[in-house]
Amino acid sequence: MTQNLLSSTLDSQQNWLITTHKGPDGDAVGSVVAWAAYAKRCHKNYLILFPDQPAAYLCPFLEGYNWEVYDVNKAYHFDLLFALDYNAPSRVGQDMSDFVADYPAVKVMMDHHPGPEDFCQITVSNPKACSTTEVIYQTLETLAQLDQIDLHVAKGLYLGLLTDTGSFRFPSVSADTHRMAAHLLDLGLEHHLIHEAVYDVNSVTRLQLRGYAIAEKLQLYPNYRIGIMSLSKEDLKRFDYQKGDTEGLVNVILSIEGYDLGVFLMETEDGVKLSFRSKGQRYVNAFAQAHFNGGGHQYAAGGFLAADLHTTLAKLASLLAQM
Ligand SMILES: [Mn+2]
Repeated sequence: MTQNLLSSTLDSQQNWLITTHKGPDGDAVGSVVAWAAYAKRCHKNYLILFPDQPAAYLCPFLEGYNWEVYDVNKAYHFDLLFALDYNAPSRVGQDMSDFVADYPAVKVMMDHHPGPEDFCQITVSNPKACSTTEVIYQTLETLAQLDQIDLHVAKGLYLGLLTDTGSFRFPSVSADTHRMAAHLLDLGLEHHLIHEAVYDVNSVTRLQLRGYAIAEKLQLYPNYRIGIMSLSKEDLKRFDYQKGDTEGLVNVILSIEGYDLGVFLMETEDGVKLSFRSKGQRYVNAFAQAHFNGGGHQYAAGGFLAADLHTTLAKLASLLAQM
């Protein structure tokens, strides 16, 4: 049913607006790139619209595509809006959420976050998928479009696969994930170049910031098997913080023997952003939702508190037993 509706919608609508969540990560950028490349294959007009500027290391993947950052004063005329790698209008951030919620076009969600909100006419949601690019691949398979995957589509698909699986190590990785990766490699994809573009692009200040966070700003609570790392606005300034510099840093906590829950806090102008990661029998999404206005997956969630770092750390410390 959904696939017939999706198939006829894609066929009949010519102008595609492709959106993803705020603070786009590898899966977000991989998804929009894969879908834009597919749009090109289908001779559609398209625009990739981001709520905010992607991190510098992800921008090379966007070369050759039409993309811009949302401008509240601009009009966007499209027949279809794609919501990729997010499940609620709020995930595109305050400035753009009404735009997405009220956009007068058919909306299509493709996503893997649990509990999608009902704001799209067509919702393709698979919380078991390891990445949104895996959902896109499954969708193309359902639509009998796998033969439309060229190297450009493949590059986007692999980027999301690689980054959202922690390089193929998270429990969400399935045999199907590897079969998908194998298909992309069969097409001639040079996967090592994508690994290098994602992981071998450190600046010296980024490495110093990460080293400083581990050496000076990590608090360990062995009885709870929890580690909490935090960076203040001053810390970020000292090491010339650039977007993306702290990505994945929270996973360092999980790599410590005997620890299975990590929290990373970063102070911003408006408050504190929190990233939660866990493994094994511990889940973080309900906790992030209940106490820090957030949510996400069982093993990876985010949150935000409109408070200073000191207050946020105190609140976290008081909740250790509930995590
Ligand atoms: Mn994702």
